[in-house]
Amino acid sequence: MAKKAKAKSKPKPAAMKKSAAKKPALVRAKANGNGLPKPSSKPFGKDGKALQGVRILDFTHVQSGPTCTQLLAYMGADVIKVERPGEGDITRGQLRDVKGADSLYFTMLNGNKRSITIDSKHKTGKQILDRLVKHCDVLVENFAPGALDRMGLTWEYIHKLNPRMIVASVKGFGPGPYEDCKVYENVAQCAGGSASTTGFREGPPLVTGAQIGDSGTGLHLAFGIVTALYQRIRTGRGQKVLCAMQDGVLNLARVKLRDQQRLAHGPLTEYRQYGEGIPFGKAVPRSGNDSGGGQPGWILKCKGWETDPDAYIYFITQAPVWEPICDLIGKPEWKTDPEYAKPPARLPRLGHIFATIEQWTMTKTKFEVMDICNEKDIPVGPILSMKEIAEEPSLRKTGTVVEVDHPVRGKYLTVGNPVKMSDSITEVTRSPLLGEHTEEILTKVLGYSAKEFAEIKMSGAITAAEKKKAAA
Ligand code: CAO
Repeated sequence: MAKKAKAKSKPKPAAMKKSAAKKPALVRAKANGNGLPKPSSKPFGKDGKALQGVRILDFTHVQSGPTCTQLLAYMGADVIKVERPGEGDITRGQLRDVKGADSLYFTMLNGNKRSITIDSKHKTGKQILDRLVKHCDVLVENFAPGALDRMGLTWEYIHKLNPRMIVASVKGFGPGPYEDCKVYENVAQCAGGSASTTGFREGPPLVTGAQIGDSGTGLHLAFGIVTALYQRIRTGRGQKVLCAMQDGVLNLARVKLRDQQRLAHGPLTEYRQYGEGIPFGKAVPRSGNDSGGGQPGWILKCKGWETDPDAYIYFITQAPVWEPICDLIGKPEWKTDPEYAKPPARLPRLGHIFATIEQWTMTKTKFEVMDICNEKDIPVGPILSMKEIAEEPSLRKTGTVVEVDHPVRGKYLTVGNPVKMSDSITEVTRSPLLGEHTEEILTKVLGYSAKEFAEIKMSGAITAAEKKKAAA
């Protein structure tokens, strides 16, 4: 029904509109010497954002995909989040803390985006989606395997409509026996090797609080998308980008695959288990709080641990600062004692060494230990609670923790852009209400007239209420 207004003309994805789109990078390189425009004369931070001009058709939900598109939005991309009319992203209503308001689960993963509601299975909805495909640079999705195809949006179909479009997906598993499975965070942590190597040797496998399956994979996907955008400058065409959550977790757990191979050549001497004389099995064991690197470390109690569950510090016995450590903990004799002086000699007795250091850390608060050790270049890390992080002024100052205002729920904290760029400054804005930008996107981005918009509204393609009325 919709007049093919702007969409009828050749698709011009936003990022390719300017002259850069006309010639591939290599051709421009010849013409301009180094292929780059003249350095901007504007002050840093005043010449737009890194991904300005890139438009994202955001078909993501829950956490992994939204993490990716929020990062792209932080970098300046125009992210248009497509949601099901009346319902939206399921997380809007999950783990709700304020009645009637979008949950923090949703608001903290969907800042800086616009929301449009479209029923992708409705005939008119499908036409709108086609038009969006022509007007966007990247489609990002994390539906269950096959769901996008069932909507009619196969790679072949999208590529024909817009050959420049990059289609980026998160799936639980890559091609193989589990490729059709639905996957959530902890499934990925388990299947990616993280859970089997996390926790204490005597206990069961453990999942970690950091969402390495969801947010970790979203981060990988954002990297893939930006890389594909860069390659497109040269090739002029889009491509498929796939991040499997199992792969993302394994990438983050690669030191444990390192250790798996080392096992073939003898025990893992930096694991506390070695010093305790407990033989290693065939697979990498759980190593408690052992450091994953070559410098032994452990979590130690600090003053107040009896009542404060977070009164702990991570203490690393880095070899170059062994002598100051010995002085601090009142064991100057360990500096020359052959059983303690050199790192290999210390490995079999790490348990005893950390227990001795703990006798000292227990006399100080974690922040006192931090101050004293940092002065001597000894690497330590206080165990910060989420309360402490939320209240930490330095994190507010850098924009890592940001307070935003929401029209329904009021003020809330979110995590800003963890990547700081000197010429692309992130301003964090609140998450959109469901369908808040539907009219704006249909008329201003896709070129539907006011009359066409009214017809679309009545068709039931964009509003659940109208859909019901139409059905009646
Ligand atoms: N209009 C109409 N239908 C829509 C729609 C819209 N705007 N948006 C989504 N839908 C439909 C889909 O087409 C799909 O329908 P069909 O199954 O009939 O084809 C349906 O909604 C559900 O999609 P889904 O299967 O992806 O959702 P789910 O809640 O059943 O599963 C999840 C959720 C996360 C397990 C699954 O999407 C998945 O495995 N995704 C890939 C891995 C992933 O990202 N996991 C991390 C999630 S965060 O923890």
